[in-house]
Amino acid sequence: MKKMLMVVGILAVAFVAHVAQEMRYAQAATLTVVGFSQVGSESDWRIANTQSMRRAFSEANGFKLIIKDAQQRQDRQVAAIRDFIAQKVDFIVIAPVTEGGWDGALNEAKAAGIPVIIVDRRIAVASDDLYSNWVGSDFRREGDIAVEWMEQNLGTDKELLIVHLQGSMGSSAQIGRTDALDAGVDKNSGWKVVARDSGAFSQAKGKEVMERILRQHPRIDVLYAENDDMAIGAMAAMDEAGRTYGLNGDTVIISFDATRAGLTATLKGKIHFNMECNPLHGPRVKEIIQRLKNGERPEKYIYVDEAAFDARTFTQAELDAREY
Ligand code: GYE
Repeated sequence: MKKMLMVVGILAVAFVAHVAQEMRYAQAATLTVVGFSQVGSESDWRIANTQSMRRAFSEANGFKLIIKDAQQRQDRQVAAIRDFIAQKVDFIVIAPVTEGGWDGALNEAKAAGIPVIIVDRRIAVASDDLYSNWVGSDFRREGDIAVEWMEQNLGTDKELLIVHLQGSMGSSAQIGRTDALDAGVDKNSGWKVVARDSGAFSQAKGKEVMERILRQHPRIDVLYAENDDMAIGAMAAMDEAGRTYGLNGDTVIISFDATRAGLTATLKGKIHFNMECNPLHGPRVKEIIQRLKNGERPEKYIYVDEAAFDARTFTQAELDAREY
């Protein structure tokens, strides 16, 4: 009798385990599989962006998200796309490193019938049919707003010596923010870019580039940094070199992203003007995918609303209320 009870017990355990396994298989089969090729982890913006995607595409929400980090290299993104195609994912999402070089891989995705959604930066392809949707920021507009702030607050014909730290070259964020400054320099007789180099959107590179620039330029009226991480790196270089900046210093700092670290520097009066670039694309991409699944045709290009922050008016309460 004892023996029989034991056997029944073992059978019952095995049965429960089997059912649980079956349920897992069933769930896996119903999850929508999304392959996401991410640029890297160069900045706080990027980290917030990855987190936003992870949160939106959770298993609890019905998704299986496969993220591949390209470590800033487009060839790795192309390899990731091929891998996603081989795995027969349901959707491919790409945060592209650069604008060019996408036709081949996207044609392959199209041939495999996998819809592609582009997020954050833009791509330049022979035909826009190669991707179904794009969601991100208007980088030129962000730059234009910053330049307008400079015109209003620093003047247009008074001599202004500007140092320009650029983002990753060839990325839409760099191109748009650079074009806006170039247009301001063309228009305003006093503005002169005395040094320009790429800090690749990273704090370490921003610091390194700024150290060299500081040795060559005793006077800098404006630092136009294309993101907060580079601005923070440059501030560290200025601290070490004994140079002053911010509301009570010699150099006015303009920056982009409005990350928590960037806005903390704005609150302290270190960054005069911070133009937001919103990284919370997860829910937006999720909505696009849900609508595509329902056979709808969501708008092809979706721009995100963004705010501007001035150190003279920004408050702790505003910082506390921020989502990221
Ligand atoms: O500004 C920068 C990031 O493409 C908007 O990339 C993005 C930019 C962002 O690494 O911090």
